[in-house]
Amino acid sequence: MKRRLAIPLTHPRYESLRLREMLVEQYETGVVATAGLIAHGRGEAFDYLLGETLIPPAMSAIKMAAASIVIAEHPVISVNGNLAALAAREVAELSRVADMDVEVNLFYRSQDRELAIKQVLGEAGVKRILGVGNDASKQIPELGSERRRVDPRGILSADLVLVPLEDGDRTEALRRMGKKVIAVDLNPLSRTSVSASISIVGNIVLVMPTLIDEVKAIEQSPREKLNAMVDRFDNRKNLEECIRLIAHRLLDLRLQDQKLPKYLEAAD
Ligand code: PTJ
Repeated sequence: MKRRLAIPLTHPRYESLRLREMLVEQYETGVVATAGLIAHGRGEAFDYLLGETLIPPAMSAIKMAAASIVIAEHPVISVNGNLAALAAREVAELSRVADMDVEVNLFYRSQDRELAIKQVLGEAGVKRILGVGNDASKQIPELGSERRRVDPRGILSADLVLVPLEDGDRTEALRRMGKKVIAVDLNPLSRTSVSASISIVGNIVLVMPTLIDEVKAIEQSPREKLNAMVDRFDNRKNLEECIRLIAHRLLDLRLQDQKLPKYLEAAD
């Protein structure tokens, strides 16, 4: 694919600009929805407040998520446009190492977008892609949005669904159906974060590789140990820790702690 903008490696915000470019490129191929660009901007703002790193409560949530995935009977990764644009290879790897089904599920559903996302996932190495076209033949009850359309072999029959960058309605609907929901959302205050079983407050590009490593590290652990660990987890408490951490960071940050460019130092 043609690069739109050559970002110099030395740019202080290189990584952030690289992610933006990935989204814009995949917006142009139809993978990312227009609102996906807005969602990314909102995510960036929260990421800034979190220090653009995986904070300790996010690490705890990732460990719980990995344990839950390993003990689940039928775990499924729900893929939307932003996830496909930012982490298609990691979706392929996680589905392989954790034996998870992969289903396309879109808020702004169109056949063109489904096919574009299917192509990106296929090129990244996902062998079986559920939820495309007529395969999404069933509905999640009490859900009005296009996300209600699901594949009976995937999300409908799953006991656990991983939902990165989700909207709150479906998380609540999946919980009502008795499923375990793992959300990845940079906003600890979102309805998705609050209603998920486990909310990982972090950037999907940092979360996915760490989650894969964690699954690999614990896959041989005794199931009773993993069950006990998961049972002890309190999602609300974990989210409160994230919010406290953001608040402390804001109070501790001083402008004088920010490194000034040389020419401004000289001017002071
Ligand atoms: O591809 P579609 O049609 O399914 O649409 C996908 C979007 C993301 C547009 C749709 O699900 C949507 O509108 O989501 P929301 O309600 O905007 O919520 C997205 C959430 O993801 C927000 O809380 C953002 O803070 C968060 N977010 C954005 N970028 C990231 C993120 N969380 C983790 N990692 C990111 N990189």
